[in-house]
Amino acid sequence: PQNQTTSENHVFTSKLPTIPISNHLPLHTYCFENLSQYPDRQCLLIGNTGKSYTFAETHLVCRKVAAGLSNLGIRKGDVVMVLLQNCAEFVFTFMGASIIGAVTTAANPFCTAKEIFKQFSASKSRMIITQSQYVDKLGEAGDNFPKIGEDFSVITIDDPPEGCLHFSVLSEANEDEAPAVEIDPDDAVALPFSSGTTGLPKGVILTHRSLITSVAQQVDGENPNLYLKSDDIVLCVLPLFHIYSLNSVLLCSLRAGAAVLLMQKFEISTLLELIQRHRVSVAAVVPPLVLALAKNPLVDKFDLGSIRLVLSGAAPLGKELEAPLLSRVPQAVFGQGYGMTEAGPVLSMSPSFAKQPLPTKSGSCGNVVRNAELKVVDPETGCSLPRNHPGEICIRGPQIMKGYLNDAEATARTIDVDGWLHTGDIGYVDDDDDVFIVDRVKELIKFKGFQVPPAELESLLVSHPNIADAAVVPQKDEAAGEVPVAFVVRSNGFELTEEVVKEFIAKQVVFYKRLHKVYFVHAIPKSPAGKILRKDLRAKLAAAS
Ligand code: 4UV
Repeated sequence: PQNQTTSENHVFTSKLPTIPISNHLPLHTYCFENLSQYPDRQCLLIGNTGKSYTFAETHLVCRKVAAGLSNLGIRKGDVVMVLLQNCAEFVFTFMGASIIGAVTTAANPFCTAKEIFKQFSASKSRMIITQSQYVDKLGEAGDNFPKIGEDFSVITIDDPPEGCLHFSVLSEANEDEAPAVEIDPDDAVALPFSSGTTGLPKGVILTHRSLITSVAQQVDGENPNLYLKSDDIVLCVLPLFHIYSLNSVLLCSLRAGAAVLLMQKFEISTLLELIQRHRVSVAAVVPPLVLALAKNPLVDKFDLGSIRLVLSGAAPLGKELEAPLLSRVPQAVFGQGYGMTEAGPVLSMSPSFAKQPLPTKSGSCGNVVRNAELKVVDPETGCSLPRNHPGEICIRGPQIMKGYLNDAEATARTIDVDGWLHTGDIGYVDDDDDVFIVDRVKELIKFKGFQVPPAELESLLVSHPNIADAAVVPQKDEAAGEVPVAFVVRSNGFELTEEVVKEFIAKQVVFYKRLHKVYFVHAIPKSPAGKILRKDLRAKLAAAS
């Protein structure tokens, strides 16, 4: 493929050749397609217990779970909510649901009951798969919410509390009882939630076609962009409820026949110990983890010599961390991936991870993936820009989302009539096809790679009786990348302290959405149309720091 660079149409494609992609298959068939070549190879390694499952075992349990879900009344198109940290049951449920044409929506188990039920209701989930400790929390959601055992069933992977079932009803079902279902490539299989470029979190419909395409763009072909070998041990410490880990770690490894080391949560000494013990060779990380690996003194006490590849993504990485990281793992290749839930998710990936690697520059997010088109548009005029000119990055290809769930308006704002998905990220493509992200025009705040949608915090803030108006914007932070801070207008005559505001939010949201600072102001700057002028507020913060 040639890059078209006519004056009005600048479209960038991969340097790697276009490949055939089997995206007519159902996702589970595609991921386990090569299973017969390596049934006894290790597939899932469970970090905290040492238990492991071969590919054949993993596939079998997935089929059992498919039958079990069906026995409990889950049908094609139904949504199952997974509320789990990384564990084998997450994998079994996701793939099991796929087998019967059901859809998985995963959420962070640390979310508050209110946050969970928003996603639960919006996705019309029929079931929650979780751990007993989180069930108690669901009970706190209040009377307006559906009732466990009455309106939906809850399955726990540990001892089930009253009214809940144990995961064995799924994992010990008879695999032959899973119904044969016809799956269309455009059927949904995953429903992650993302706020996209504006507003509240929305269900992102990822189909069998989108996820297969994205995985294939990474690991398929003669010269895979992300070359995973069958003897690789791939670190899965990033949460599977986020699309980065689900896609680039789990699904890519299954497809490539590499083993996945599941770690329940990030804790530096356990992480280092597991890397050493299991000889982890591929590490998918986020910038705060790069920081830990580069700077934490504990790292020197462990042998990280097995790591051959470190992939960072989900948030901007300070260029200055690359050298200290590589001094800790000098044998490894370091590179970035750039993803967005709605984009399926990967837009670009370092070509240094390819089977026949190509060079890329420090600070770059690699090159656009194969079988896709990327353009950079002027946010004012919408015209595509040539190389080295920053603008909004847009992506087109079969990997992008089908749309937002029940939100045609938000879908139309994000995917234009020509099929281009607008990311809200500002970046450019240089003379060597390297993609650089330089800014974000969308509202989204990223705390350690986690999404913090300002609109969500703003609506909570203005629900406080003593708050007349509010705006939430990102503030730069060394450890987290960005933290949310609020500008608040007090209601006439009311007393309100920063602590009260912070506390009011903290009790309603998951930890990474907490406000780090509250500034009291007389008015929120707005455009004539009433849109918050976030740029002005960000500038105000930058000037103050
Ligand atoms: O929607 P989301 O939370 O999605 C992600 C996905 C990241 C992935 C996925 C698969 C990979 O292989 C991989 O390397 C990374 O984060 O947030 C999307 C927004 O996060 C910012 C950017 O603003 C996106 O629109 N972002 C993601 N990756 C990068 C980034 C990056 N490498 N550099 C700068 N910003």
